Amino acid sequence: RPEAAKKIQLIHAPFWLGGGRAGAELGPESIVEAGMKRQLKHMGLELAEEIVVDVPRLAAEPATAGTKMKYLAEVKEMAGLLGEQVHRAAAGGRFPLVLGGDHSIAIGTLAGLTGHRGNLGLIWFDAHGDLNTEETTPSGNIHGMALAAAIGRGGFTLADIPGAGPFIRKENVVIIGARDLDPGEREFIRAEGIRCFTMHEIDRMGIHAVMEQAIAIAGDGTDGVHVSFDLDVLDPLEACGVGTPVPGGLNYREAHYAMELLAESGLATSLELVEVNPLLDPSRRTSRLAVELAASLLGKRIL
Ligand code: 5AB
Ligand code: MN
Ligand code: MN
Ligand code: MN
Repeated sequence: RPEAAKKIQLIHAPFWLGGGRAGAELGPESIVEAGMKRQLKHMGLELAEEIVVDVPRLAAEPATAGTKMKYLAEVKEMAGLLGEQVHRAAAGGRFPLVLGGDHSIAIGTLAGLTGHRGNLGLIWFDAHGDLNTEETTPSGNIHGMALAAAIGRGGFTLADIPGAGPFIRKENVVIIGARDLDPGEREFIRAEGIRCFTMHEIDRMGIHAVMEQAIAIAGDGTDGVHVSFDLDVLDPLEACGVGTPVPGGLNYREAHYAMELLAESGLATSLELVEVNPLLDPSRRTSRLAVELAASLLGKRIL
């Protein structure tokens, strides 16, 4: 098995404006309080000095001038600032571990990563598709458009973020755990042949076979693989502290097993954990789960 002797760069992205629901900005702190640094050190991993990105936090009304996309200016600013830090970490040979924040932060993470790697694969764990555009969004919330932006679909994309590299090729994108897709997303996934392992496929094939295929697709000819992990992929019974919970998600072991297979593959070059909202989970169980899942992806073994 490949050794996980990498230096980890923790990056906080305390941003909620892309999800339109306050509390997601408390995610990074909550995940660290749940023991992220302790856990990684315990595993013998080296930690670079933690970075907190100074993202816009204002709760002003979303600017509505000429766009349905809420807080577009703030999302762009966040993505530029976050991308810079992620790029620097990756270029310095460190493993970026980005803590969100709502899922719009992926636009910043991916701006930074694509600035460094020309051909990145992407595994997107999510109950949702996050493939909406300004035209198809039912909410105006940009966290539901983050994957679309990454692959260059719609009017607002990675190309709008300074420092971003090429779009992620859709041939190297995999969605895992989807169970709540909007009509426009469904149509797009079918028309473009995006590989989307819904909960139905996971029920039928099992998480093992799904992950083997996912690893093959994301790793095919790419020079790195980013894992974007929306905690709402888990069943709300496991993780209730997310902005948009949907019943019928991954159970505890399925999620861990997926991370363990990624660790064995040695393929993942970065990870982000998003949509943790501690205001919705006084028990902080969701934050602890985020810590444990990161540990599994970074090589924690049972035996
Ligand atoms: B998340 C919805 N599809 O676009 C939309 O949590 C929900 O990052 C998006 O996956 C959920 O507003 C975004 C209805
Ligand atoms: Mn998402
Ligand atoms: Mn989601
Ligand atoms: Mn959400």
